[in-house]
Amino acid sequence: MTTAPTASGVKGDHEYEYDVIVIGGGSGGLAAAKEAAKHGAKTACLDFVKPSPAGTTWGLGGTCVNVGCIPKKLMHQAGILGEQFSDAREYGWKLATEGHDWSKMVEAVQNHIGSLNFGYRTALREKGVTYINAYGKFKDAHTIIATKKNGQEQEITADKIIVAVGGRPSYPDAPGAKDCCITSDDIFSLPEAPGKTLCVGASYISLETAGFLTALGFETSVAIRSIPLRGFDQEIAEMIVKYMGEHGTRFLRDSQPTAFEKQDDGKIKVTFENTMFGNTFEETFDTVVCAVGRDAVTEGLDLKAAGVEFNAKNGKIPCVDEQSNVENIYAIGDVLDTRQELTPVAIKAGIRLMRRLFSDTPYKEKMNYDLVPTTVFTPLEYGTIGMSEELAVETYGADNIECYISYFKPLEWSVNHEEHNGVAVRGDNKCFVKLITNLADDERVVGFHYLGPNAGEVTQGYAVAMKMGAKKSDFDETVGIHPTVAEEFTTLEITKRSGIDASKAGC
Ligand code: FAD
Ligand code: NA7
Repeated sequence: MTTAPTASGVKGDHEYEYDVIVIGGGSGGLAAAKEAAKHGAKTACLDFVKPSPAGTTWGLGGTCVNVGCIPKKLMHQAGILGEQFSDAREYGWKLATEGHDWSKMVEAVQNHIGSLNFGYRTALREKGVTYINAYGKFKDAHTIIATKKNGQEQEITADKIIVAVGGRPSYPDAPGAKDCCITSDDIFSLPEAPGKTLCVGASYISLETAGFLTALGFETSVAIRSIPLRGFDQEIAEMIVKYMGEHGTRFLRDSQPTAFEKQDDGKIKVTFENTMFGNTFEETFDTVVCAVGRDAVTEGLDLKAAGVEFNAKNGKIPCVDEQSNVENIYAIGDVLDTRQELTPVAIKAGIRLMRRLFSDTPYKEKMNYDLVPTTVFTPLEYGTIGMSEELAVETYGADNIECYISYFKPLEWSVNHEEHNGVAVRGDNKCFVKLITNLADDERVVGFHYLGPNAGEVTQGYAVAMKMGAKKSDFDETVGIHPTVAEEFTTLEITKRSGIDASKAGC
């Protein structure tokens, strides 16, 4: 049995070693563990990373820090810098470009991640959280068996247990997939440049990866078996695909890989089936990245031993206000059923839950999963809050919504007239905004969509207005900041229904 150094010892009146054990040291788990300790709860946090099938492993911090948001955004930045060289030349800078050095970028990104891993360990120690680098598994509703890398087992007990184990990438159910392909778990630390790459899947992880690989100069294809960015506004999803296509990414539409085979030269032969016509075709790639979804990693947790119900299809835990069907067991983050898989969602849910459980002053705020803003970091970024047009039509009916739209070109792009392969690097009217309003509710805005540079920054600001229930008239009342891309939302007049050309000309 371990004895934990904590700020204020056992908080609750119970017989267990800890007030709370958090299983999983990712975005949600770390935030929850630190918050619990802040309120005086005796807290342990377990984290253990099983290597990916390709053998990649990493440090404390979970998906976002090691193999998700952070390396993704940094590599996205490396990609968009490439296009900014083109801008810079037109602005008068004399630049000699020697191309891109993959290994140098990976080293820089991994060094940053290493410093974050170190920071998380230090933060846990400073907050008085006992960090156990071990794999957790339920023995019963209050007992966790923690298995270390060397196989050594330890039983620990707690009054409350938080499951924050997140998810891991799934592989297509096709021969050779696990032997031949890598996933987002591997791409950000790949020591050698990926070369000619296939990204399998059409959701944001696949498109983002294809976006930065193309921008870094790799011949990149994306296999889409049905639609791009399922669940997102399809008008914008198709605009993203078009833009990426014009900027060098090849899209294999209606194409599903059915087999992967390693060749003698190390390349991977992929067999595809056309999902419309059933014909097959083959092509060889240096690297195949699968981004075909993620599975919650609850399989090894033995949830049954604790009586915790889970969704048999995806391993996720259904909860009410993060509480599972077992009173003392909670879940936060990606492992939570039917909730957004996003870092800030995991963090906020974890912090609020711990305040509700352990704060000495009454705290009742629950996590609100409505109107969560998000951004897809494709080369042309896409920020969104609320409903897609498809969902708004389904919810209110086509006659009961209004879509205000505008196509535009950011001012900063306007001096660059360079073309690559006959396509303007900075094309006219490639950026787009759309506000969807509910006519029956005084034109309350139910869907916010922005396609253009700095989408995360623009969308984050407007998320407050959306949370406050902004109406179209509130956007109209707001004075823009000129010249910016964000001001586009304050001058929207053309409705999609009107059929008037919503392309911008001039300032
Ligand atoms: P995780 O961060 O996955 O942490 C879970 C931890 O628990 C892991 O360290 C895991 O190894 C450990 N663990 C699992 N089982 C056990 C066990 N039995 N015992 C001990 N430890 C265990 N979100 C955004 O908001 N913005 C983005 O731009 C973004 N980009 C992304 C890009 C990619 C490529 C990916 C894959 C994800 C991205 N996400 C993004 C999603 C984001 O990373 C997740 O929503 C977030 O990390 C979820 O946090 P979590 O705490 O639920 O789980
Ligand atoms: P998603 O969002 O679950 O999307 C999976 C994509 O992969 C989607 O386009 C699927 O097409 C496609 N898919 C699924 N299975 C296959 C197979 N077998 N072959 C080809 N294509 C397939 O996954 P992501 O990995 O992008 O992201 C998961 C979450 O992690 C995300 O919400 C982030 O927040 C973090 P479909 O639409 O089903 O036809």
